[in-house]
Amino acid sequence: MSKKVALITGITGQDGSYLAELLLKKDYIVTGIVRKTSNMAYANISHIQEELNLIQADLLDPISIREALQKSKPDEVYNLASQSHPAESFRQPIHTAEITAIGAHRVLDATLDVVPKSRFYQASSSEMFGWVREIPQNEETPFNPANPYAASKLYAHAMTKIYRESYNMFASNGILFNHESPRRHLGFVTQKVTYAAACAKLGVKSSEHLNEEGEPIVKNGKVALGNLQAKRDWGFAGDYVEAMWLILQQDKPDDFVIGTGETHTIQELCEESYGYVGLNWKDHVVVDDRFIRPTETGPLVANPSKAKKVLGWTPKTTFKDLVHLMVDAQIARLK
Ligand code: NDP
Ligand code: GDR
Repeated sequence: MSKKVALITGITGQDGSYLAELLLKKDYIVTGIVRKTSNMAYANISHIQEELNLIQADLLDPISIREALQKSKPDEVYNLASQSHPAESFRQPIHTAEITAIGAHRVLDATLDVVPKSRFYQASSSEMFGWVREIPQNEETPFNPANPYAASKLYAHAMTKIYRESYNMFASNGILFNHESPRRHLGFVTQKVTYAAACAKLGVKSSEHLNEEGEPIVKNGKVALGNLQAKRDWGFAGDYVEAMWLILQQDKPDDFVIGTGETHTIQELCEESYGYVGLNWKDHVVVDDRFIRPTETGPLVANPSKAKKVLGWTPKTTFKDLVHLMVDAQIARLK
């Protein structure tokens, strides 16, 4: 039998890199779309780059997307590319919509046109639940987006469903709750906090890496955060890409909520991170209004029972294990 071909948009991101590893292990030919950057350094995939086919394309450019599909002729398309920072989407709402909403639509439409038999996965998000209408959230929970990123994801989610119903496309949405790893950008709160805890452990008072405001993440031995009472359902990205693959192996296309079913505050994340290195978070964390969003999402907590029943998927990594592995990775990097 010939090998299956997958096309991943967003292959240089956190999820793209874990998914590429998984698909290579499953003996797929893995093609990824990469944006033209000035130095062409793709840190998350450098360890597997020689095994991948990389094609330059951009979700803002429909011609490049079509060419990538024509060149690779994928059996499965995973649309992971996005402006993925909800906080940033308040500052750049139109840019976010161009990539995260219309960009996803461009990939979906080109897939139908160029490879209509291909299976399509859309990276939908728990952010779509927004100002939540029920707790926990499952596939039937009404969406109520609370920021421009979430609204853009909801558009892409709806279009995926519309193409599935209207054109008989195998198009599925994975509604994934927050999933993290040492490959995450430092602008997300789990990386920011575990990095800061690692700095505190090693006595770094002013960090090399910068925060969302362009200042050292750790300044005078402290990290500045926003809303400490926000609640998130955090899992490990390595576990979640397995769910993406399973979603495209089903007999029929469908939408699935993927999460742990547990929720924690940002304060609990701080307690666990600093506690793990023997420190008290209260000595190292300050609240800074600049990191508080105009509106907050949540409380987010998944009801992943459909994924368990239909996909046979459950998360393997606990919240504690996740925090510990991220702190360990940051300590190793800093050393
Ligand atoms: P990342 O931010 O790590 O990766 C985003 C990827 O999209 C990068 O490879 C980036 O490329 C690429 N990208 C951005 N803009 C464009 C563009 N115009 N054209 C082509 N590629 C582009 O995100 P994650 O890996 O964490 O998330 C993957 C997907 O899942 C995203 O769509 C995200 O919104 C969604 N999601 C993520 C969740 C999470 O908790 N991680 C939860 C739910 C949904 P470059 O390297 O060039 O910047
Ligand atoms: P989120 O992730 O917005 O959930 O989006 P992020 O880690 O940025 O925020 C999580 C929660 O932490 C609170 N918070 C802070 N966040 C950041 N970034 N920086 C801070 O200093 C800080 N202090 C408190 C936030 O207010 C928020 O409540 C992620 C992305 O991966 C999306 O692409 C994905 O769709 C969703 O998760 C599910």
